[in-house]
Amino acid sequence: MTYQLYYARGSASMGVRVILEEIGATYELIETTIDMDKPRSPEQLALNPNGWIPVLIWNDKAMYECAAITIFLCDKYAEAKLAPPPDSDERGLYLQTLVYFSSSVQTAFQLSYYPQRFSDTSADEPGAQRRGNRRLRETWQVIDDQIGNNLWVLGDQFSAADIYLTMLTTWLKTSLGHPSVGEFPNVHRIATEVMKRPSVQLVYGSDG
Ligand SMILES: N[C@@H](CCC(=O)N[C@@H](CS)C(=O)NCC(=O)O)C(=O)O
Repeated sequence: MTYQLYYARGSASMGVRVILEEIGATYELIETTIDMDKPRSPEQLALNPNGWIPVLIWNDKAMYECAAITIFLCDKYAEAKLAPPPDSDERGLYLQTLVYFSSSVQTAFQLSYYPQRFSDTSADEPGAQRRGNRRLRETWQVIDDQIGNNLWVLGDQFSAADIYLTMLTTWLKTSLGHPSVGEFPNVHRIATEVMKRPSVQLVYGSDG
């Protein structure tokens, strides 16, 4: 079976692509855009009316939401050991962290990158963006404190949460008023290690 992934560089679809690489899946990319001013194809909108990526397609099924896709793939390919098993104690922290990334950290990024979506008038946009940038600092601090001296996000065991975290760090841009990843030493340490993995090099490298 060949997976298909709606994809654009710089987006959350890159994290899903890393997971596909790590599990050794066969996949093809459907190139799209995250530019708000560019149209999405009717096919893409039929699968995700929000117009967001990633969207994963397999057989005659499709799903969106990066955290959900991550959980789905890592459970399906359990032998890749990217997720703690459902009955393990570590499963709680794994799910908590992925959902926090998706619901809190990514929402802070959305406020910063797409303030018009959170503002009633254009005059409100700078305020929404500033709050998003402050929220980024707050949410990354929570994650940095959570990691503490752990080797990886969940403790001793590498997981998809480390890949997800690393993808999120690539969106931090001090030029946009975001905190620098260096402000969060535990996050920085893990992202630096994850960036060395062949799967990540392939996806994030200049040929990716
Ligand atoms: N909650 C969604 C958010 C996905 C999302 O925000 N995707 C961005 C790229 S990282 C996107 O498609 N942006 C284009 C847009 O918002 O129009 C998820 O985690 O999959």
